[in-house]
Amino acid sequence: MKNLSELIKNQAAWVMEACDRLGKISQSNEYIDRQYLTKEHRAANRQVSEWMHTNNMHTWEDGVGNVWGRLESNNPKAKSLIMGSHLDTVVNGGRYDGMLGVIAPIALVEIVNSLELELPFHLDIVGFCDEEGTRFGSTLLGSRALTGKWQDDWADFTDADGISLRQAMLDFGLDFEQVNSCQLNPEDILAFVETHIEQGPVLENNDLPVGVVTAIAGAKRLIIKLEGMAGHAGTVPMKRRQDTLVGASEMILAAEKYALQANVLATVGRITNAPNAINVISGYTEFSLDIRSDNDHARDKCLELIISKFNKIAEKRSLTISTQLTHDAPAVLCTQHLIDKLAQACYLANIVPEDGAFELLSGAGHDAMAMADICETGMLFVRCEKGISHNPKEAIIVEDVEATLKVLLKFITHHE
Ligand code: HGY
Ligand code: MN
Ligand code: MN
Repeated sequence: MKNLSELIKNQAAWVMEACDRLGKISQSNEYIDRQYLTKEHRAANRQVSEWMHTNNMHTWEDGVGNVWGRLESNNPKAKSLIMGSHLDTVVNGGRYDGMLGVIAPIALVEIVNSLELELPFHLDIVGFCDEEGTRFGSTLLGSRALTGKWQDDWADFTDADGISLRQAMLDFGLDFEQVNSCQLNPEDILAFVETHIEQGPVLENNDLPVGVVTAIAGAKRLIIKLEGMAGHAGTVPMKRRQDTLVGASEMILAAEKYALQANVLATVGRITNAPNAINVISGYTEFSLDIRSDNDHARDKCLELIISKFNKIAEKRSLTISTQLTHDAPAVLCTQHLIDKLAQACYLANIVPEDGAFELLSGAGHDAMAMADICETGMLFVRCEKGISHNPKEAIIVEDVEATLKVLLKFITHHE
C-alpha cells in the first residue's frame, strides 16, 4: 500500500493546481466569471470529466448541464453516495467557491483507487451547472433539476442580453422541456455530502482546518422595478421629479435599516438604471434584493416590512413599483446522522479531539439545500483566509486540503 500521507499530500497539491486550472476557464480575461450555459460552462465540464476519466470514473452530462462521474461499486445494485458542488461562479469570483467541492472528491477517488479500496456504494461526483444564479437571477438550477423542482415559468427567465433560459438551453444543446428527466430516484441515493469553503471567518477564528455544517440559512431573492419619469436635469424642479434612482437609493437604505433591526441579512447587489445619463433624471431603475436568515419567520417578517416601506416610498415619489420573487429557499437542517459521521471522521482523521469537531451554520446558500429535498444531506466546511469569498482574494491553504481529504477518506471508509 502506498505511503498514505504521501498520497494525500500529492493529491492535495493536485487539488490546488486543478482549482487554479479551472479558474482560468472564464468569460473574462481579467477575472473569474463562468456562468450557466456558456461555452466556458461546457469547457469546465469537459475539463472535469477528463480528470474523472483519468480516475477510472465513467462520466456523463445530464439534461440540465451538470457533469457527473461515477466510481462503480462491485455491487451493481449498490446505492450512490453523491459528493459534489457547483462549477459556476459569481462575476469576479474566487477559485474555490464550488470548485473545491468537485475537485476534492476527484482526488479522493484517486486515493481510493491507489489504496485499492472496495466501496460498498457507487461514489458519484457531480459538478452542478448553476448554483449562483448569476446569469438568470435564480439559483440552485442544477441541483433542483435533480429534485424535480423546476417550474415552467422559469423558461422565461432572461439574462442581461434578454436571452431566455429556454433559448439559452437550446443554444447549449439542451431542452427545457426535458429537464425533469434529470430527476433522481431517492431510493438510489445513500446521501449527498458537499465540501465547500466556509466563506466566513469562524473556522479561522477557531484555528480549525475544517468544520461540520449543522444548517444552511434560507434565502429569498427579488427583483424590484421602479418606473418614474425621465427628464431634463436642468429644468425639472426638484419637487416635481419622479426620479427612480433617488427612489431606489431611499429604498436601499431602508432595507439596510430594517435588516439591522431584525438581525437578518439583506443585500442589494445589482442595480440597473436608465437612461443612466449625466444630465437626465432617471426614469427606470431595477435592483435586486437578497434576504436571508437561519430563521425563515424572522426573514419573512422583515421582508414584509421592507416591501411595505418600498411601496410607501414609491407612492411618495409617484413611482410605480413592481416586485418579482426569483428565488425562495427555506433554511435547511443537515441530517444529524451525517453531522455525527462527519464529526467522527474529523476525529478519526486526527483533526480534532474526540468530541472536538466544530459545528457551524452556513450563512451562504449551497446546492445541499436543494439535495436535502430528496436525500440525507451533509456538508463539510473548509477554512478560507479571512472568510473572504465571492472575491478573487478567496484563498485556502494546501494543508487544509490535506485535512479535508483525510476527513473524507475516513468518512467513506467508516460510513455504514
Ligand atoms: O448566494 C449564496 O449564498 C451562494 O454563494 N450562491
Ligand atoms: Mn457562491
Ligand atoms: Mn458556493
